Amino acid sequence: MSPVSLPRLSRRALPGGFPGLTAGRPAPPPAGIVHLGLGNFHRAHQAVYTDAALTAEPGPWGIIGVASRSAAVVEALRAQELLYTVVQIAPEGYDFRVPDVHSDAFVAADEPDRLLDALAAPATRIVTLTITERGYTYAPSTGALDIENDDVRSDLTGLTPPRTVIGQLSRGLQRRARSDGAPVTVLSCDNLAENGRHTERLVRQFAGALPTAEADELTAYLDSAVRFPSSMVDRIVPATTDVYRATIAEHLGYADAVPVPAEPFSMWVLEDDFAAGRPAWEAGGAIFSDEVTAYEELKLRLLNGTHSLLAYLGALAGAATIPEAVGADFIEQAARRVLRQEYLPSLSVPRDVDVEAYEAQLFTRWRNTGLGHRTSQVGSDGSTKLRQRIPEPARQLLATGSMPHHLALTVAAYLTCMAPLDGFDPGPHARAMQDPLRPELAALAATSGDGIDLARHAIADRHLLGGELASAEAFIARTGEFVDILHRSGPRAAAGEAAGDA
Ligand code: CS2
Repeated sequence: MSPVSLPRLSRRALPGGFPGLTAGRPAPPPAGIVHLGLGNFHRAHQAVYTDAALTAEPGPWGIIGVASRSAAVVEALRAQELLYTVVQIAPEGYDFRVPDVHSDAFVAADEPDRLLDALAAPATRIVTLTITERGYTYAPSTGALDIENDDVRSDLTGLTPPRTVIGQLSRGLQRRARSDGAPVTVLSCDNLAENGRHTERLVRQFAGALPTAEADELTAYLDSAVRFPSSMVDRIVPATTDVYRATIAEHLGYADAVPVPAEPFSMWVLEDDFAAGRPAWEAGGAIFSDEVTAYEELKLRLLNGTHSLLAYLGALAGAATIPEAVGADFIEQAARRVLRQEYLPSLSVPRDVDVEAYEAQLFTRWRNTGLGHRTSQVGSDGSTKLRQRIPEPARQLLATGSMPHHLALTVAAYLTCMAPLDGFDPGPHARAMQDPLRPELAALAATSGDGIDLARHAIADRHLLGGELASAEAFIARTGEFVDILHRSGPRAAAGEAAGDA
């Protein structure tokens, strides 16, 4: 039967006999959470934990899901009673789950005032974010709010509805301060170091750039009533493809336009610092810990940092997916080296983590072929992702007199994918990577005679990796050498050089 003739996903269309298909609440839960960023990650992570929490302990924790610009997911969810299927993909097969936690969904760009009202509503107790690294409109060069950004500037004038998330959040909190002023928690669920502190800093910078009276009013409200806990989030969630729509049609007998594929593994570690209560997320396995920074760094460096190396080196070697990349012996070796020798020394490992088991589990997760996690997906937005992954471990090794060869190789592979020199073709997977900095890097490549020139322009002049590495001459030169080797002799030779086998 073709999916077109199947009933659309709804509470009535759910088949019996699948224990994970929980959608059984008589009515949507009352909303207490406004979530910004209705993408796949939120729907396979926070929504699943919230579903478990609501099953264990009913409460006012329904989620109003807000997409930033795209109406596709919102329209599909509305046509499906706000339901969708999480397709959990293990090497042994599929498992399905239908979280039932959204109480509403809309598009911020279409209804900006509704968003500000939702943020200000007394019923809202938590605002959660999955807006990706680039959604925070911070300048990678300084880590501060990017006041050169046109949208940020326009949001600061207040003449038009806010377009950036930091602008929306700040304006929503301003409206809240002016209405009942009830306490609220802003919870970042993105891959940024100290993501709570980072978000708070950006909102405070926004507040501080407003006219004095407004700045004082918002800052006083932030001081007295708003908390910004940090959290470490982890689940590999690839993009949706028709394969999953067909799989659901075949196994479950309904049509779901917006299913979310995900690996079986999931982890969430949070600071327990909420201004107005929270769901019992521990019922879904979330961990409340006083070591969140250590967990964030562990994950950002060992998983995400190594992931970047797999993506860029893999793409240059012709690998469409992460499992294909890690399946190449020289890429696996480079990944193990960067992880153990260059990322691990910069970490203080959380008390309950056995780092060898963690590494073994990472490689198993990356080898999950069923996921089809694309190198072009992980390689996208490197200009904001690498900023979170590379500088601090690189700086620490350089300070002890060691050269982090594989970190330099990661940056070189990124530059080669984004800004190839002299008509070099980095291949289809590199070309498919999206990055707001691509045009600027391509322009730098056009005026660079060789890899060292390009690395200097990008890292020293453009501060691609922030201020500190901008003057790390030896690191920049090593990155430039790898750019040249990648162009001349390819990824295997570059990995051999990084390992000292050359
Ligand atoms: C990846 C992450 O795309 C990327 O940069 O490293 O999305 C990664 O899959 C998740 O953080 C896993 O939790």
